[in-house]
Amino acid sequence: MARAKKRRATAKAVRAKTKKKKSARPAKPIELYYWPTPNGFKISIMLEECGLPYVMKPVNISKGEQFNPDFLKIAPNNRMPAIIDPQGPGGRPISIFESGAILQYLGRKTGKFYPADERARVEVDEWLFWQMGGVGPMAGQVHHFKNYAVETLTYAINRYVNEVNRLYGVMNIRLKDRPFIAGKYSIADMALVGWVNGWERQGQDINEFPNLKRWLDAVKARPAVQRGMTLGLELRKGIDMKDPNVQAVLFNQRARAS
Ligand SMILES: N[C@@H](CCC(=O)N[C@@H](CS)C(=O)NCC(=O)O)C(=O)O
Repeated sequence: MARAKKRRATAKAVRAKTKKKKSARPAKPIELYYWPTPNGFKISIMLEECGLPYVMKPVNISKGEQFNPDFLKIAPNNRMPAIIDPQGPGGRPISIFESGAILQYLGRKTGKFYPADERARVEVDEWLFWQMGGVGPMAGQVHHFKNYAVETLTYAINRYVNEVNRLYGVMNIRLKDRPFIAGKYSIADMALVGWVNGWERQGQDINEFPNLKRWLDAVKARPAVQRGMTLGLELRKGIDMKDPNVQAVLFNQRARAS
């Protein structure tokens, strides 16, 4: 009887020691597949805001590294950002592509900047998806037609500049009576800041949108946002988006994919 009791106590002590050892192991860093662009910044900002350990793995999209077979295994749409979290659900690694999905995952993982309360979460989701389907793609088209296209297509430029102008107006109204897009600072603000920061290149005047300007200044004043939006900027130095080789990689993708 006494011996059995002793055995149980020893087993318990061993289990406790193993558990302690496991939790004492430093967390493996999240791998961030990244290039310094507004879509990349969303994730570098969130990782910085949460203080999560991460290692940046550059994906030089001007050289076509987004088409590398190894990258396609984790990001089948050949676009960055993507992450691998070695400590995913069940303690096993998980890879994620699409910046919105990554933001939601990190929000759920950390319990930060993505409220658990359903009503508050729906609001964050609304503005996150609004960014994903609106501001990102439309501003992306302005960047392309206004700044990178070798041909000047006035119709395309006007169409996308006007659409971005409308979207800025929506944000300006929304921010009239709340500090951040979903009320409290959240992943939806992180998704937007890199895009709105490029207002000048999008043919907009931020001064026409005073609430949006106030929001932009407030978000950019956060140290984690500053760290996130400067991550890897040096990698982009010397790259000319009008270089025919860069154009061939980035803007002639059908030929490349076929
Ligand atoms: N919907 C995607 C868009 C990502 C995206 O467009 N990334 C661009 C850079 S901002 C890219 O990787 N471009 C590579 C290419 O055009 O080949 C997301 O939000 O993750």
